[in-house]
Amino acid sequence: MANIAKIFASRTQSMLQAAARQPQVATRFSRSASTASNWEFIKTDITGEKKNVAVITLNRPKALNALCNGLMKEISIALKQFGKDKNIAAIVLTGSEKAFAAGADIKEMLPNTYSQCIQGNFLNDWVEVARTQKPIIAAVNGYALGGGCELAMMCDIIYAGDKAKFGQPEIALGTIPGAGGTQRLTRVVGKSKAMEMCLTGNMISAQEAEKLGLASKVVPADQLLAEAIKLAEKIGTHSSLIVQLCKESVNTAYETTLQEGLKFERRTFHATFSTADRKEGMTAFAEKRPANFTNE
Ligand code: CO8
Repeated sequence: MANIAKIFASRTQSMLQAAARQPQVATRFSRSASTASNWEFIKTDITGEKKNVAVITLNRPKALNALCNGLMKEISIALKQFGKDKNIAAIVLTGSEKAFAAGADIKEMLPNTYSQCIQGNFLNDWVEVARTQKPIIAAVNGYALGGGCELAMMCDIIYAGDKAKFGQPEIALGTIPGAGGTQRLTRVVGKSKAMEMCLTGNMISAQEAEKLGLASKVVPADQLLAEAIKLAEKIGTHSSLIVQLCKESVNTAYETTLQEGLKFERRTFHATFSTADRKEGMTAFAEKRPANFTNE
């Protein structure tokens, strides 16, 4: 009982701290500390057998989850909250059956000027997704277009429902991708395919996304969330400390040369020998028993 009270107090405190840093949504967020359901543009849930998987669901169904500023701000706050929560092993980000997200909110962006974009640091709330230290799985059903495709690519793993569609249609709006569509997509699918997608705006199917390595698995749409949660739970059976180091090492492959990346990986591998969980993992193997990780 004392433990439950401690967990609740720590969650409430971290949520309030996050809210204090985000004055524009502070009132709404403070309320969610008690009900966890007062977000305006998203829903959050904690699930899995061990209650160690956080699910963030984009919740603007009428606008096909178009990524307005308020929505991105809420995602950013939720990620910070779950990032600090020691009980959460992995996060699933998902949308509706019709749309993961149909892109940045075109109607909201329409009146923006160049100077407003620069001076208002437009897109700043988007960086939190790629900055999150815990694994994030994008569970994509329906449209993942423009900023929606970019949002999925900021996550660590993409699972796609069999009717999902990915695309970068910004070119048809007289603009270009602004949150990774010309960069992350190119690194994943190669120049020719990325050029084709960005210059035509054509969508690709879930099956093609899997073939190209953009999605790691395609599942029937109605099983998508369950499969993504299952994946998050599997990750959650490992040491969260080592998972974090491993995620950082894979991400380094995208941000540096092969030699630098190999050096980083080797040193990180060496560093695991200073952890209790490395010792426990190898001892458990030798003793033919399951490992009991302490995340230290
Ligand atoms: N922004 C705002 N509203 C949208 C968006 C959007 N991206 N997408 C759909 N909606 C709205 C529609 O306007 C419509 O609203 P209403 O009912 O009030 O008219 C509602 O959602 C339903 O949409 P449709 O009637 O069009 O539904 P359909 O099933 O006929 O079509 C499509 C679905 C094909 C997904 C279609 O809605 C569409 O083409 N949407 C726009 C896709 C697009 O161009 N996305 C790229 C946007 S630009 C971008 O993402 C830049 C990213 C840069 C980085 C991030 C910056 C913040």
